[in-house]
Amino acid sequence: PEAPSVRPGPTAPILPPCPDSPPGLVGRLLIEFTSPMPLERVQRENPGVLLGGRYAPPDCAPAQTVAVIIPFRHREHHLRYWLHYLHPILRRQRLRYGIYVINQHGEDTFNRAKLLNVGFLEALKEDATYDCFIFSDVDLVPMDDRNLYRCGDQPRHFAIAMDKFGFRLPYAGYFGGVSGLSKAQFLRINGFPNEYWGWGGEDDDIFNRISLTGMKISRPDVRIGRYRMIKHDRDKHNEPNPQRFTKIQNTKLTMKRDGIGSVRYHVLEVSRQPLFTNITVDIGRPP
Ligand code: UD2
Ligand code: MN
Repeated sequence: PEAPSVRPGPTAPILPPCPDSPPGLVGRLLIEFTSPMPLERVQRENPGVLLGGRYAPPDCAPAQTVAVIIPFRHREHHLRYWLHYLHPILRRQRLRYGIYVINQHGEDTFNRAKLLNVGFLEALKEDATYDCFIFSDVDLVPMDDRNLYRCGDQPRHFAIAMDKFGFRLPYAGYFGGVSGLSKAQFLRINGFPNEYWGWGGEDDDIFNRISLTGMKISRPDVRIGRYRMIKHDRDKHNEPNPQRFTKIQNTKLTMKRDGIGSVRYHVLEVSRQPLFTNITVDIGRPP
């Protein structure tokens, strides 16, 4: 068995490695977004989660440490459902994890992929042992806890069968919603693009980066990768980006200069909440 990456303190027990298939998963879950979900209730129901939304299983040592990164602005109501459903799932999956909500400051055009780059860097500043990054929309909840939020030897696409797409992949190269890359995989593609302002295209650019570096996307079984998306209208200041069609034709040229190596931003606030870490960031605005 592999040694745990964080050496336990002198009095901490040495835990056995967590099993590959966690016992105690329940399979298909009932997910609904009708009953109100006060944050106090979610806190009360997740007493094992530590400040900032950190958790580690008490009885075994996971092989990976997972940072879950959520791009965010003005979706508090969705975040409460997400936390309510995901904390118990991730706990049952025996993950060592932290939750990072990357909150775009101001009202300029939204930029999902740039926020995800910020999340990668800021999570590593909090804990240099993160070696797996799961990028999740705030409005997506898995319907099956066998969809394990872990990284593997190829980039992983988790949200493959969404209710809004009739529980099927909308197209073969779809990589939106929820995805996961190891630290090494993420660096290999120079992270995500910073130059997609507004809705759309950034997920296809990420797909291109992965293909262009010779990696293959791994996906769960279609019966397991099912998701519910909380119904919503298009947000203000996240209009469809008219440049997206031409931009995704040019990934091969742009990925070298635009990515994790060139991201510029200013952190305005890091606040450790009981169930997540909120990082408010100024990422600028479209040129
Ligand atoms: C789809 C993809 C998403 C992304 C997007 C295009 C699905 C389920 N998801 O989402 O991964 O590729 O298209 O950019 O197909 N957000 C905020 N505040 C805002 C705007 C966005 O928090 O004002 C965040 C939030 O986490 C949201 C995510 O960005 O879930 C994606 O935005 P969306 O939900 O409006 O877009 P959607 O559902 O078409
Ligand atoms: Mn959505």
